[in-house]
Amino acid sequence: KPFKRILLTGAAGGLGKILRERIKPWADVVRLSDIGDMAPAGEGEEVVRCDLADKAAVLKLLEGVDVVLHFGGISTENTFENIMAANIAGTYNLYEAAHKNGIKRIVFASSNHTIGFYKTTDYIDADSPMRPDSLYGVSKCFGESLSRYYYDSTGIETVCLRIGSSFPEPVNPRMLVTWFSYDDLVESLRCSLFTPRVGHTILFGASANPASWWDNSKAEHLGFRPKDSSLQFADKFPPTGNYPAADDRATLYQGGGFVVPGPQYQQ
Ligand code: NAI
Ligand code: 15L
Repeated sequence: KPFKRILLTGAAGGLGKILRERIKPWADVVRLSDIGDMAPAGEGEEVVRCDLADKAAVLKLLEGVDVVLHFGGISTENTFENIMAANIAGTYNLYEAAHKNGIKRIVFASSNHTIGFYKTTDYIDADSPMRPDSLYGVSKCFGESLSRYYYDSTGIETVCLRIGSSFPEPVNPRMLVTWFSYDDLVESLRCSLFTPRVGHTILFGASANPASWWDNSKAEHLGFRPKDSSLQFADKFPPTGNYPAADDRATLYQGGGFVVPGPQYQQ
C-alpha cells in the first residue's frame, strides 16, 4: 500500500466514521484518534483516545505516522474557551508534533466558514482575503495560517480543504451550492495525498453543483474533479424568487446561519 501509517483525527465524528472505511486501501495501518468513543480496532487499524489539547499525548500520537488527515476538533460555533483548546491549541500541538516526528504532509479539514462573510452574490478564490463568520471560522483561519507558517519554516506540506457541507444530501437550499458528497470528499483527499508536490494549497470542497461561489483554479495542480452534483436534490428546494432576501442575513452571506450566532454566543 502507498503509506505505512495514516493518522485520522476526529475518527468518531460524522466524517471520521465515513473516512475510516474509505481510506483503508491507502495504508498498511490507519491510526484512528478522537476524544470520544470509537469502535474497537479492526484489522489494519489502531485506535488511540487522545485530547488534541494535550500536547504530550499528541506528540506520542504522531509517532510512526507518514501523513495526517486532521478532522478532529469542534465543528460548529462554540465558546472561545472550547474552541481555543480543541482547534487553536489542538492544531498547534498537531503541527508541532508533526514537525518533531518528521511528518511530510497533512490535510487540514478547514471550512467554508473561513470566508462566510462574503455575500452569496460574490465569487471568490483561494487568494481572496479570509472573512470568517464565527469564532469557529476564526479558528479555521488560524489553522490555515499555522499550516502556511509550518510550510514556509519547516517544509511540511498542507492541503487546507475548505469543506462546504459534507452530508449524505443537502438539507436546506444553501446546501444546493455548498454540498460536498462523500465520494467527492474522498476523491479530494486522494488527490491531496497522492499529488507529488502540493506545497501549501487551499482547496474548496464542493461537488460539481449547478451554482458555485468558489473558484478552484488555484488548486488545479491537485487534479481534483468533483463527480457528483446537488442537481439531483434540486426538487427538494424549489426557488422562492427572493434569494438572497435583503432582510435575511442567513441568505445574504455564504456562511448561512453561522453569521447569526445563537443567543448563547452573542457578546
Ligand atoms: P464532528 O463534530 O462530527 O467531528 C469532529 C470530531 O472531533 C468529534 O468526533 C469530536 O469528538 C472530535 N473532537 C472535538 N474536540 C476534540 C479534542 N479536543 N480532541 C480530540 N478530538 C476532538 O464534525 P464532522 O462533520 O465530522 O467534521 C470533521 C471536520 O471537518 C471538523 O474539523 C470540521 O470543522 C470540518 N468540517 C466539516 C464540514 C461538514 O460539512 N461536515 C464542513 C466544514 C468543515
Ligand atoms: C461546517 O464547517 C460545519 O462543520 C458543518 O457542520 C456544517 O455546518 C458546514 O460547515 C456548513 O457550512 O454547512
